[in-house]
Amino acid sequence: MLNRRKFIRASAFTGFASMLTKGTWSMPGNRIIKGKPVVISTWDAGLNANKAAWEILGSGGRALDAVEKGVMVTESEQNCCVGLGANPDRDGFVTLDACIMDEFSNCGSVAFLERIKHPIAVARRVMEKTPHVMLVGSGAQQFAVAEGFPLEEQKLSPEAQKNYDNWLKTSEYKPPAINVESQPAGKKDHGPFAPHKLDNGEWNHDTIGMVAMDTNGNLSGSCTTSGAGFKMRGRLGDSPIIGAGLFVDNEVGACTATGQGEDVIRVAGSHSVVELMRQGLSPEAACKKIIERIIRIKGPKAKDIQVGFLAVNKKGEVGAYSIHKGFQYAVKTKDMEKLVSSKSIFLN
Ligand code: SD4
Repeated sequence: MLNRRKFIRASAFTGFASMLTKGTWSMPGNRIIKGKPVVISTWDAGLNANKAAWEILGSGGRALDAVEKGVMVTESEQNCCVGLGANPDRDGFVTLDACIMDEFSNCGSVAFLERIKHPIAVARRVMEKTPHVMLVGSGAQQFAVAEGFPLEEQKLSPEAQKNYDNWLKTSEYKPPAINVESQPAGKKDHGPFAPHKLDNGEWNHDTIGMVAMDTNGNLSGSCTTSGAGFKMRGRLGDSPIIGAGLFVDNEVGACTATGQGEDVIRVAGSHSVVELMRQGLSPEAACKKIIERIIRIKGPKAKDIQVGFLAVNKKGEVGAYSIHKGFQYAVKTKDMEKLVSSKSIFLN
């Protein structure tokens, strides 16, 4: 026979469990906002990606499905920095990073993944079909193939090949010359590193990060990239790292990052933005505070890097902030669809 204390504990648990299984829940006292879906994503590629996400959100679908399908559009397009058409690492290989997170704090991630067209879909499989959060490199590829993802040809897109040939010339990087082992101890030169800016003056990155709220008021996010073009082989940025390139807390909000991944990682960027929203800051104010933190840490070197954060809160309010001018994000709701220029600390 259940005594009174056990009975109270058991019924509290049953109530909590039923909140979980209903798919929409919040801690007691938290208002659930229904009926105001919104999707936001980084850069102008976000416009097309948002359209695909909206096919799901607009018909009452789940934010998780929307953020996966949305960024798959960008993974399929020719883009300098997302998907298999992107610029390669300095050894000539395209390596992809992606992560995804849902309203239950489930998350999945792949990194250093080669020859798979849709890393975000593999990240979702990691989340749903394994007990793990991250798979990397050949193990991630092996998992993807076992899950039925085709292994694509190891070949650069014409555009990436042109960019790579050009980079080899200007950086004077010749693979055999980078012979780290033969150099005297203490004098090891690891060769050229990925430039912050490309020859045409553009920042050397362009991840797509997407966060969305569905009609049930539930939040999810996704992030996918090839990282920085001509990066050192094996280099990972923030994009596949939960808490850095992406973070979702269904009670509070969601955030994604773009830009110089190393500097996003050192402040646990997306997680930090969400924690500031938890303390009551608006999405824009929270993004700004973490951008300011990065600038404080970097000092004068902040002039040379770009980082942008993009966030949504539980009320469906959105906001962004970047170090430099030029970061744009795409927003879509039932009533509007637009590209917005983020505010920034430096104005040129
Ligand atoms: C990275 N954050 O690998 C990514 C690259 C990128 O906009 O954003 N780009 O560091």
